[in-house]
Amino acid sequence: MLDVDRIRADFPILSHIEKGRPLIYLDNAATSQKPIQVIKALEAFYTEYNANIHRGVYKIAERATAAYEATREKVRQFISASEANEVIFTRNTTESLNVVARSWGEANVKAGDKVVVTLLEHHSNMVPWQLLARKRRAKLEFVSINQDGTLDMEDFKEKVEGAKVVAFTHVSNVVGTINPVCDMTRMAKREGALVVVDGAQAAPHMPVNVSEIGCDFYAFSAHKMLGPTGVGVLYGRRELLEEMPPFLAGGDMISEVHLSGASWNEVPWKFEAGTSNVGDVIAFASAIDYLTVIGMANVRKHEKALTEYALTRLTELDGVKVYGPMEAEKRGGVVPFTIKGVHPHDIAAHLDGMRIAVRSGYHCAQPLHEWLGVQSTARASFYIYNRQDEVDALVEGLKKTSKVFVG
Ligand code: 7TS
Repeated sequence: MLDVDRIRADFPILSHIEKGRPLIYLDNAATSQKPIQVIKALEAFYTEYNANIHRGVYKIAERATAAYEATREKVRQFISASEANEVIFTRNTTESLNVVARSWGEANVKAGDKVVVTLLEHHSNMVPWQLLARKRRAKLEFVSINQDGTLDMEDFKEKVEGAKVVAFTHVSNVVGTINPVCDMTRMAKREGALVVVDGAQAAPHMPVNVSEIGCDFYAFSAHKMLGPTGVGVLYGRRELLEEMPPFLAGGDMISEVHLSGASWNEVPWKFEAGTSNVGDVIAFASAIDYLTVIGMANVRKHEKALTEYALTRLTELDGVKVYGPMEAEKRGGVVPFTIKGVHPHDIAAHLDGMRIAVRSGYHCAQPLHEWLGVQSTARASFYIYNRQDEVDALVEGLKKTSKVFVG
């Protein structure tokens, strides 16, 4: 079990008191809080060795370059990729997925090809494919879901038949469903499809092994896993990255430029045009170290226990409806809910008065909310520093919300 009190001591924001109350942060699916180790790594970069990378020959530039590239190796280990060169730094998951849809997609998808996504997707793994399909006159198909929010695997099997690209989330940011990504990849690969996995809600919360999954691309964001904002990861299989055209063009991504044309730098730098987010990438290494010391299997265990507790407590409340699979085994630490007769924005605003932060809205997954038959939901999502008593505070808060808005 995690030593949660010890972990909490590393997160300054959790002991910051406002209106006489500490923060109860339950919006970790949107972004996580940062431990002092990450904040200090950022401070050290800017106070000791801020310099641009891959160009200076002086000491601090060499130190910055080495630290930046060391993060790449840390990411490789964290997701068990075979080579550090298969790790590309982007701004976020959204950009990573756009790189694939634009760069690989536009070079390979032709009129009439089939692109498959699922109804569980965040807009980031849906809209880039819509744009690609429109541009290439390809067909876009959506895999449906079962009543409990799990993916309809029969439908998946049918839809992937003859597909050119199959893109799906590892864990849903709304209903929390954990998809059987290994099986799904195997099925899609059998059809010769490109497999793209959105790991934004998985990489921060459970062990992820891209070699075991066997996917072609895997995308996630540093800011959801204790790291700074502005850093995303795109893992891609080496041979695909080699043959793909670059996404952005400019400095650092070229090998030679002449007036007649240019040739590209090697992978992964071919995909990192311009000055990178150096300080944030370097500080991301401290976030990976922090999670590695805890152990991702322990992170998952902790969140699973909290989720189980939250599901039990929330479903006991009058008028509260919880969405997604009811077994914690099948879901990540994301719990969306509604209260009959109360708008989710009112729930979130009322809880905010008690310094409890939850998100409300459609969580960048409008088609999924249409499928659920609601315009929006309120959502609590957990991480390593959350405790059972914070779930209790949420439950007590919701009782007050109901009293105020329903009577
Ligand atoms: N994919 C999934 C599954 C996500 O949950 C998110 C962000 C993204 C992609 C996009 O990540 P970004 O770092 O590029 O923004 N999800 C959420 C959320 O659920 N609430 O706020 C952001």
